[in-house]
Amino acid sequence: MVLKPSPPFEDILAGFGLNNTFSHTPLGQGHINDTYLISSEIETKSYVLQRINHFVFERPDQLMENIETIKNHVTENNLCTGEELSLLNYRKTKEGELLFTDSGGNYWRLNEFIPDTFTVEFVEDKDHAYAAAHAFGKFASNLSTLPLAQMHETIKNFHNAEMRMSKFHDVTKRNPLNRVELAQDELKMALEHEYLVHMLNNLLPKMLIRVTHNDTKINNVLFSRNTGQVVSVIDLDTVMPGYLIYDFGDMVRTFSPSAGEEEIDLTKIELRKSIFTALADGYLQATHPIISEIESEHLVFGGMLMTYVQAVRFLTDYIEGDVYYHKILRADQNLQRARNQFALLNSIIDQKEDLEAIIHQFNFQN
Ligand code: ADP
Ligand code: GN1
Ligand code: MG
Repeated sequence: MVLKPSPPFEDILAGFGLNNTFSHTPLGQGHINDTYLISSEIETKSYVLQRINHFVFERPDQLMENIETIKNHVTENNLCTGEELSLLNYRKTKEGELLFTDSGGNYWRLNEFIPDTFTVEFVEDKDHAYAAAHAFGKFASNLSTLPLAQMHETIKNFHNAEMRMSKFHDVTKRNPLNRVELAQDELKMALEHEYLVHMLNNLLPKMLIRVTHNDTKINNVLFSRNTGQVVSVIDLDTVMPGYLIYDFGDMVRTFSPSAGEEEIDLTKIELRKSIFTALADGYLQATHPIISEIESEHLVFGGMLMTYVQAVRFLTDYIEGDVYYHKILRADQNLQRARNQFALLNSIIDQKEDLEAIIHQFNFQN
């Protein structure tokens, strides 16, 4: 899954009609795409240039079409009133396309860097958890009237837990690098909690499929430096049909732990109830017009499920040889990430009743 080398940045930027001298620096910590800040001493505007990983997103054209569909829906229905949905504007190439294809067959897109904003990699402040959860909730709420048929599935079976499990079982059986022997405890954890996927399968027919974000990490919202509020929900590549509990669950997974995904000291990893409370508050405030009882009753389950599935994804990739999460610094990094996620899962399970009571309390208020 190695992308072919690209031509110099100048050639790509020239494709977008930018001919000054620009410097480029990597931006963010995404696992899949490559993102760069493009700035120059001559131009006041800076840009964000992204190479879309077309092994993961096989149809970058459809992905951009999805983003256009969302933007049109928001504009046509006057849903821009909340600042959260000021969606990024992509600059077109000289040929009027949203994507530039380079000589190595790589796909690039360019948008304006939004000044006076910041992103958070790790939640320290519960107000950030509230604001980001509110923004993701508003995002789903605003898209609740967009017909599903208008959206492409940018990654087939992306959050299909059953498919993730069948891949996991297949890879462990094949054991291509003899890594199964090194991951016995984690394999046991994966099998012990496979019941979560069975629970999900029973639940899915009872829930609405909606247009959801599907990658609701805290670093996928931009906060204003002036107000501290969210000005934009970004990283829209995985916006497609999904379930509210997946979006909420991924927020539980990424906002609420006391240490990030790369932490290797497992004693430092636990769910912080104060952050969970803020995120539940923000999400339910924004989604109360659309969320059903069955969805809100399963929000905590969503947190358990998404954390479990992420652990299994890291573990599968470790056993397979780091083919998907290939941006690693150490050979056992994906195994450690899996351990980290299993530790978090244990902490969520330990606090499940308390967390459900918190959800209940906010539902009652709304
Ligand atoms: P990835 O797929 O690499 O996660 P993102 O679209 O999330 O890509 O961008 C990575 C990071 O770049 C974000 O977390 C944010 O810090 C920054 N970023 C992306 N787009 C913008 C923008 N238009 N203005 C300011 N910062 C941005
Ligand atoms: C990937 O690239 P990034 O960090 O936005 C992944 C998510 C995982 C996440 C784990 C397309 O997201 O599903 O939850 O890593 N995105 C894709 O941190 O696979
Ligand atoms: Mg991102």
